[in-house]
Amino acid sequence: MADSLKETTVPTSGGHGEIKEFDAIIIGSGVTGLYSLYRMRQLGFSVRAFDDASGVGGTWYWNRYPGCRFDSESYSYGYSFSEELLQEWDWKEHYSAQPETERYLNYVADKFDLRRDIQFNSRVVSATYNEVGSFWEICLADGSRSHGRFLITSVGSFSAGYVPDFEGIDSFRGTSCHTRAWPKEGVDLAGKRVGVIGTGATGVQLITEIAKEVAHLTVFQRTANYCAPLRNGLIDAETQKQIKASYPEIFRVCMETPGSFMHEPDKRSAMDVSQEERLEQYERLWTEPGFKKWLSNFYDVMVPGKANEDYAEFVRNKIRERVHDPVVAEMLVPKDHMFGSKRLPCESGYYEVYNQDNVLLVDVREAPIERITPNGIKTRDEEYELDVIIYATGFDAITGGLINLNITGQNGVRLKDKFADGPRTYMGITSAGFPNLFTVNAASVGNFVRAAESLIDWVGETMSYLRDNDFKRIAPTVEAEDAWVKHVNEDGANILRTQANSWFVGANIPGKARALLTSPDTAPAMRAKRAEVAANGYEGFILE
Ligand code: NA7
Repeated sequence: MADSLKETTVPTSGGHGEIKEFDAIIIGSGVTGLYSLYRMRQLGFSVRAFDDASGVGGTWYWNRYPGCRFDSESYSYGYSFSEELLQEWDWKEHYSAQPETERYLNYVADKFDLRRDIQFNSRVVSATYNEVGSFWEICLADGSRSHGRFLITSVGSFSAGYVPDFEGIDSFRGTSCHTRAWPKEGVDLAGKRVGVIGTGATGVQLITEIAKEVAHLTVFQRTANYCAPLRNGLIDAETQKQIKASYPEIFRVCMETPGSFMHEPDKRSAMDVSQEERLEQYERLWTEPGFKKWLSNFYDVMVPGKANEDYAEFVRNKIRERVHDPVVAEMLVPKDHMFGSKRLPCESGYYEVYNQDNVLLVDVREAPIERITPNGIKTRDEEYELDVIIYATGFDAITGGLINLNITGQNGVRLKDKFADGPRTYMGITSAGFPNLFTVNAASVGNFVRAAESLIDWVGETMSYLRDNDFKRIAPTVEAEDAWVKHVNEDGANILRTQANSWFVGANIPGKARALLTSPDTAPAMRAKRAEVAANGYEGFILE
């Protein structure tokens, strides 16, 4: 493949018009998809992105529920590839809300003229590898097809929304909605009796916001979460200037920290300092915004063990202080999992919601939801009459969006079957028997933009290497993949993210195999691994 294919079209006899051919097909036009498009185009590849949405944004297009916002600092979440963009864009808040983030991604799409290569309202229903021609054929819901030498799945980690299969779910006579499918025109909640199922990061943001307007709110909680104050605020002109002057430093820190956030961990152990010193640090960090109180804490707060439990108790007491009714407070205090073993939601007045007279917390672990009725929700103990039911019940995270693409690789092997016992990849982004497929949505957690840029750069370099060296395709060896899966499972067993029943390990989806869905490594370690693999002539890969 000495030259890039460039975009070409070939006529078909199949009745769906011509098949378009590209060097690379990108699925999704969210944070990762937009950057993939920008980067591949810059490298001289012909490229087309497909998105089932009517606009760009991905996660930030679909999740329009009230209260949706970053828990990462806005300025650490923007793209770093263009100094001009960094200097032009003014983040309004330290933790941007969904509308502003969506505006930002639209601004990026316009500034870099990305839209001309994005086909919206185009749902990919299958992606099949053609062995003879060495290309991927994707098929859209309307039957049209496109070919790409490379396939980049930028479908995000949270694109497959999950609604539990409650009995009677269609019988409800009121309005119901999953947070991921929140209508653009909004949902009228004012003066309504609203029920929310789910108290993860989404539920916590949503509940806090809608409690301000509903007539009555019933929250159905299965697991209490540790939540920490976000302490958001507007960015004033002086701070704006400082932020713009410090981008190199912000990104340097992000590149060095485990999750690519702008908070450096304290290298000391919590157990090596006196109790007073420990508490002083906990309290001081608690007054700081965002994830700092978690990520800049003693390093061992972030691993299972004594320090983690010590900090968990500190957070539990913070919750107890804020909720007036001690019985309700105890319901909100997590006791069945370690701090940080589930994703930490940040909040702005969440616990105070439960001090409102019109808010009721229902423990559905104690009395599970039995069915949805025409009038509301029936638990083992009671039926709750509602006008609106909101499902904040999460996602078939990481792999769900991939599986939904119906990907078939060499020898007719379906990715769905291959991943039946958990993801089988090499470095999270490639899979044996699926040549030239880059599952960039599946490789990392943390600050997604920071992770995505370096990941996509690596994919672009790999594609360029193939082009420049006359290789048609690249796929990992089975041995490299086996070793990677073993590493994920063995080293993953010791980290916080595998210690609870959460989407990190697929435990939120009935029937999904329990396995760590991402790498257990830090972001710098992942980057180093990819760089080393490339420097060693793509060690662990077969190039043909
Ligand atoms: P999460 O974190 O998966 O939270 C989903 C919530 O829904 C959680 O509280 C679940 O309880 C609850 N849930 C799920 N199924 C049920 C049933 N059947 N009955 C009662 N409650 C249920 O999803 P989010 O959308 O909040 O967050 C996902 C990520 O998006 C987040 O980490 C951000 O990074 C962005 P459980 O805890 O499983 O007992």
